[in-house]
Amino acid sequence: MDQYRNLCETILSTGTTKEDRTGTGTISVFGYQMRFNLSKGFPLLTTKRIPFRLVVSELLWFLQGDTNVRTLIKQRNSIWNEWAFEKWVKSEDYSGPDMNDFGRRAANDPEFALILEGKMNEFCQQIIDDDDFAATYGDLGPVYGKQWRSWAGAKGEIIDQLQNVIHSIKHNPNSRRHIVSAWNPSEVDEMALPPCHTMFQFYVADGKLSCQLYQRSADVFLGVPFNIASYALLTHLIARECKLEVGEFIHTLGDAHLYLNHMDQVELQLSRSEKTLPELKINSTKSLFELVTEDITVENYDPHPTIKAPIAV
Ligand code: UFP
Repeated sequence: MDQYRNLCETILSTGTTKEDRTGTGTISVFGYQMRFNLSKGFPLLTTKRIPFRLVVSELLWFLQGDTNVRTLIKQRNSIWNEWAFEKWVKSEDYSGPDMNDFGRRAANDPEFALILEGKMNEFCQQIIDDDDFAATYGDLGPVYGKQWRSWAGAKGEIIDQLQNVIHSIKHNPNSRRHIVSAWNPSEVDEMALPPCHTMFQFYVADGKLSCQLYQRSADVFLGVPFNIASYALLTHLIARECKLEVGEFIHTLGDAHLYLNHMDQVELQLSRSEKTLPELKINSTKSLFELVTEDITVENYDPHPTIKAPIAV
């Protein structure tokens, strides 16, 4: 994974320091591309541990068109919890300690972080136990699953971009229109976080499927390793569905940034040596939409330990 190391080094040596929405400050470059040959191992970082199980459960959740955190919470995947929690604590149904700006406050106030943890656990339990509560507060609105599988067209029609792209890869592989877009300008205002992975395109040549992602905004320390793994897995899953081999995953970044409070972690990570990439195993003959998290694993993954870092909210 020299590609990832080169990205970090390029930002550190040529990037511009600037302010950002979160108030943390970043060093960034604009426009950067990495290429991963998927036949040479699965691109899961080895210089720190990446929780692959979370990558799998989130991707299957997108692929199934699901936008409710209940499915993820049941699988002990908490990566989308804050967005649903925010909707609840801002609603009239919530009574309890003031949760205004909870992410930033928890980062600076350990006492508040404990109160937040208690409320978050309560929230997750109620999402699991209470169908009505889950329907109201678990649903994240028009996020990836909705745009990929049921984009609302201007004439009231529902567009399944993913099925359409699978159909076009199978029946018209040379097409230059194998595109799925998550960026829906008419719904961006309703989203807590406008899509970071904005659109992707497939390409078929020599019996191999390649995928290119355009990511508008990239937290290179925390987000990007996860995003690489997710889209590499997507490429494998779509190739399997279309009976093709895997080609390359091409990751194109818009604003590629390192947060200023991640510098020590980046330095530690860059001091570590790369290890052999793991292999992806799909232990099932099920079709794409029937796969469950346990069907997909990586073998021979022996990374350096996790490196914790604060997330900018
Ligand atoms: N971010 C990623 N990858 C993701 C994701 C978020 O890097 O998959 F969901 C980061 C990028 C940025 C922040 O640091 O989250 C989003 O902020 P903004 O909307 O201001 O770009």
